[in-house]
Amino acid sequence: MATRTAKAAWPKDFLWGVSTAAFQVEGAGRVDGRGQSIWDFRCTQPGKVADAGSGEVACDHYHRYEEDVALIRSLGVDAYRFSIAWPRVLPQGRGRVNEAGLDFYERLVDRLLENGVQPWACLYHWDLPQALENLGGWTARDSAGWYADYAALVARRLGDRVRHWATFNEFSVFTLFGYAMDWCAPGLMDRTANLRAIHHLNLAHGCGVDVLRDLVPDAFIGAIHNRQVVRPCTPSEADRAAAAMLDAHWNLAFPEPQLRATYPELLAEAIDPWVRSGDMAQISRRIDWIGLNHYGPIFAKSDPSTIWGFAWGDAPPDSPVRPEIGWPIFPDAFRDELLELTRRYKLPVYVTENGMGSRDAPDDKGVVHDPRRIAYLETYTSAMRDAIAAGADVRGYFVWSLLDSFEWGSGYTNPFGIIHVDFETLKRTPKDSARWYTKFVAAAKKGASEAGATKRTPARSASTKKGAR
Ligand code: IFM
Repeated sequence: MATRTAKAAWPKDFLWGVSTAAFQVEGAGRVDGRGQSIWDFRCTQPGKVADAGSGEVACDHYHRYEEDVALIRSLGVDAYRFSIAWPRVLPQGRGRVNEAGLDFYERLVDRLLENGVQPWACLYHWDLPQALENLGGWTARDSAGWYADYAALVARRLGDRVRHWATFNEFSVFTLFGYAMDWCAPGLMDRTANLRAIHHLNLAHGCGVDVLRDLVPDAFIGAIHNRQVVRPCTPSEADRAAAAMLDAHWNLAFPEPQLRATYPELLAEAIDPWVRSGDMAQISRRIDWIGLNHYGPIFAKSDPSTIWGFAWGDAPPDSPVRPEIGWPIFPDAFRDELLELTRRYKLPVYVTENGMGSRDAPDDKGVVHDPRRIAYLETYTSAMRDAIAAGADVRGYFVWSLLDSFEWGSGYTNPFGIIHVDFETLKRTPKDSARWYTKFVAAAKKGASEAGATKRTPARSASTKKGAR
C-alpha cells in the first residue's frame, strides 16, 4: 500500500484520541455487583462467538484502568472514548443502582483528567442489560424511557467532569446484526422486531439528548454512526436493489430521522405503524457533533432468503483487503464519506473509530511489529486530511482501538489494538503502530502550531456553536 505524502498542516485544534468500549475491554463480568448484559448471555450460547470467547475477563480494564490511562497518556493523545456499561451501574437495567459501578467510572474519569486526557463518554455500546431484554429490549417502546433514566443517572454522576457525550455507538450495526441477522445480540432474526428497534432506538437517542442537555452544563452531545458506501456486487437490477436496501438500513435509518426528522423512503412505510405523534420532533433534537465510524465500503448482493433481501458480498477480486477479516481497504471512500457527511448534515464530524484488525504477536524480543496496521492508518489519516482540504468539517480522530480486545462474534481472533494484550497474562505491549501513532500525533500538533493556527471555518449551523474544548 502506497504511503501518501502530507500535504498541509492539520488544523490547530484538531483532536487526536483512542477508543474502546466497555464490554470489549472491562472484564470484571461478575465483580462488584455488575448485572448481565445481552452479550454475556450470547457468549454462553454455543457457536455464537469464535473460540467460545467471552467478556468475563477481556482486558480486565476494570482493574487495570490506571495502567491503561498511563498508556493513553504516553501516546500523547488528547482524548479517550470509552463507554459506560449499563448493567454495571443498573444491574437490572432500571431500579436499584450499583454504586460500585458508578464509582468505577468516576475513578476512570478522574484519572483521565489528572493525566490531561479528555473523557469522551458513550452511553451505549451494545450491552443492554439482559433483564431489559427479557422485557422486550429495544422492541418495547418503554426502552426509550429506560434509556433516559439510565442516561440521567450517569449524567448526574459524571456530568460535572465529562462534557463530551455520545448517546449511542453504531445504532445500525447492532440493530441490523441483532434483529435481522444472528450476528449480534439478541440475534432475533425478525423483521417486525427490527423495525420496532429502529424506531425505539431513535426515540431513546432523542430522549437521551434532552437528559444530557438538562443535566450537563455546557454539554457537547453527539451520536456515533457507522457509515460506509454500499456498492452492488454486480450491475444487475437485483444487486442494485439489495445495495439500496442495505444503504437504507446501514447509512440512513438513524442519521436521517435524527438529523432531518424523516425516515429513508425505503423504510418509512414499514416503520410508520410505530411512529406516534410528536416522535419525530423528539428524535430530531439538536445535537452538536456527529461521530463517524468507518472501516471500508460494503459490497451488497441480492439474497431473497434473507429478511431484507440482501447479503454481504465480496469486494471485487483486485481490491486490497484486510487479510484476517476480509474487509476492503479503500481510503478514498473514507475521504468521500467525510465530505458527504459535512454536505448532508452540516455538523462537525469526529471520526470516532477507524483502524485495522490484524493478528500480530510479540517476536522473540517481545516487540510487536504490525506494518499492515501502520500502512492502513497512514493512508486513512491521509485521506482524512484530503477531505479536510476539500472542505469536510472534521474536528477529531480516534483510533480503534487502544487495546486488543473482545471483538464480538470474532471473540479474540481479530484484534484491533495498537497495544497488544496477552490474554493469558493480560500484559500490555505497545505495538509498532502505537509508536507510529505517538510520533504521528506529535508531528501533527507541531505542524499545526508552526503553520500558525489555521482558522476554523465558522460554525455552519446553530448546532455547531459549542466547539470542542
Ligand atoms: O470492535 C468494533 C466496535 O465495537 C464497533 N465498531 C467496529 C469495531 C471493529 O469491528
